Amino acid sequence: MERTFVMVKPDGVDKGLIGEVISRIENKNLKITAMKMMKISEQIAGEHYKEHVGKPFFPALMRFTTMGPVVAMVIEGPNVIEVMRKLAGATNPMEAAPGTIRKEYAMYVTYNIVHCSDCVDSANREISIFFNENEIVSYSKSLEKWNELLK
Ligand code: IDP
Ligand code: MG
Repeated sequence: MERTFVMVKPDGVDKGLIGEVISRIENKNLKITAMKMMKISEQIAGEHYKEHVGKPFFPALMRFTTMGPVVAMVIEGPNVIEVMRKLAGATNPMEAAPGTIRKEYAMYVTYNIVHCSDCVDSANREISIFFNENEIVSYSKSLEKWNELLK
């Protein structure tokens, strides 16, 4: 099953939106297979966002990502990478579609509540930064059996 890495960023935790983000994931019947709250070190933040090194917003992104706790998660489901990106909305909240997390809860491009991996390679890379494989729980949900019936 496809996996993605999702993180409630420090602004989401500060605004009390951990539950809101998790609710949206649960409402879509996606499967949470790992979750932890942590304060990210400079080193982990730099590793996570290494594709953005050298961009003008990188120093601010580093300060933001390390300024308070985050909630890191592994989410599984069919096409989950695209599904989570759609739930989050466009990077810039001003351009995010109505009903998305970023449209409803964010004001600024830097402080946009949630991170979701953008492709399979990023998902695998990001998951391995935050989780050991033995922290990812394997279990089944009823929907998976129902999906089998559609095949
Ligand atoms: P994504 O989070 O939608 O995948 P990326 O382009 O990968 O967006 O950027 C990573 C994060 O860097 C964004 O979520 C946002 O917090 C921040 N960011 C991206 N572009 C800008 C910008 O132009 N100014 C300030 N911050 C930005
Ligand atoms: Mg990205």
